[in-house]
Amino acid sequence: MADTETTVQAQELDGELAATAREELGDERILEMLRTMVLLRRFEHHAGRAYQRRKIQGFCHLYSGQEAVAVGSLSAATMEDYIVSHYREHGHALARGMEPKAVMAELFGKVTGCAGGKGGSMHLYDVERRFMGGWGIVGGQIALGNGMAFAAKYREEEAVCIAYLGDGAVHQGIVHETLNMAQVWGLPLIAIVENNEYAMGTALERVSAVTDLEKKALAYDMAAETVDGQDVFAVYDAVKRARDRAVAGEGPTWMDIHTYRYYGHSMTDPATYRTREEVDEVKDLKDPIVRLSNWMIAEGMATQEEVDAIDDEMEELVKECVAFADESDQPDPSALTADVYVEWNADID
Ligand SMILES: Cc1ncc(C[n+]2csc(CCOP(=O)(O)OP(=O)(O)O)c2C)c(N)n1
Ligand SMILES: [Mg+2]
Repeated sequence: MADTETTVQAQELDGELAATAREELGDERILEMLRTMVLLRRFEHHAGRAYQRRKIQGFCHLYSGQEAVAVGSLSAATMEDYIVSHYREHGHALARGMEPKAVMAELFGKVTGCAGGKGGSMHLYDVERRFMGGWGIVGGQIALGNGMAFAAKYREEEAVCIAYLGDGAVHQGIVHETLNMAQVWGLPLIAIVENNEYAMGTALERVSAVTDLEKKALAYDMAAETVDGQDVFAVYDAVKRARDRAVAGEGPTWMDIHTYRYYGHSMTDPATYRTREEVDEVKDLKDPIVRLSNWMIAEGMATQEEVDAIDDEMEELVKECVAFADESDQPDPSALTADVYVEWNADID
C-alpha cells in the first residue's frame, strides 16, 4: 500500500479544528502541508535505505509517523521564531523549509550539507531559518531554547522559541530548571514534548511516576495542554494559541503531544520491545498523512489521484537528493579545525 492511500478505518481529524485551520491557512497552504508531510515520509524512507547501504555513518534516528508534529507546529511559527530540536530532527529541519538536498548531504557527511558535512544526522543547522540545531544530549536543547526565548524577549523581538524534546527527556533535571526559569521570567518558550511512547526501548509507563505528562507543568504553574499529535490541525491550533500568548507577554507553554514513531529508536534498533501489531494498529488508525489526505478528499480539496501524484513527486525529489548527496565531495580534512574556535579579530578586541 502506498503511504498516502486512503484507509477506511483511519480516524477522522477533528472537524472543527480542521475547519478553523482551513479558514486561517487557506487551501493552498494546507496542500503545502500535505506535500511537506509526504516529503518527510519519503525522505526518511530513503535515509533509512542509504544508512543500510552504509552511505550514512554514525547515528540516524528516523522521524516517520511523527510528521504532523513538525508540520503542524511549524505552520504556526513565523520565520522570526527560533527552533531547537533533539537528534530526531530531520522532520523539523525539512518542515522549517531547509533545502532537502542540503539535509540529505549532511546525513551523508558531505561538504554540500547544511553543516558542511561536519554535523551529520543529529546536528542539522540553518541560522538563516533560525533553525538552531538538532542536539544529541537528551533534554539539553531545552535549556538552549530558553536562552533563545530570553534573547527574543530581551531584544523585544516578536518571536518565540519552539523547543522539541522527547518523552524520555522529561525527567532530566535540566528540563525542570528550564521550566522554572521560563515561568519565573515569563519567557516566550514553547516546549513541545513529542511523546512517542518510548525512550529507546523503554515504554513511558515503566519510567514515569506520572504518565499524564501535561501535569508536569503544574509544578511551575505553567500553561499546558495535551494534543493529538496525529492530527496536524490540532497541533497547529495548540501551537498557534501558545505562540499568541507568548508574544503577548503571557509566558511559556508546555505541551504533551501524543505521537508514535514507526521505525526503531535508531537504525540499529530491531524494536523487540513492541509488537508488530501495535505498530500496524497505529499505521491503520492514526497515520497523520492518511488522516489529512482522507479529510482533504472528503472536503473536495484533492482527489486520491492527486494525493498519489504528490507521493510520486516527493519520491522523485528525494531520489534526486540522494543522488546529489552521493555525488558530493567529502569535506576537506582542513575543515576539521575550522569553526572550532572563534577567529581572533583585533578590531573587535
Ligand atoms: C543526557 C543523555 N542521557 C542519555 C542519552 C542516551 N539516549 C539517547 S536517545 C535516548 C532516549 C530518548 O528518548 P526520547 O526523549 O523519548 O526521544 P525519542 O528517541 O523517542 O524521540 C537516550 C536515553 C543521551 N543521548 N543523553
Ligand atoms: Mg520518545
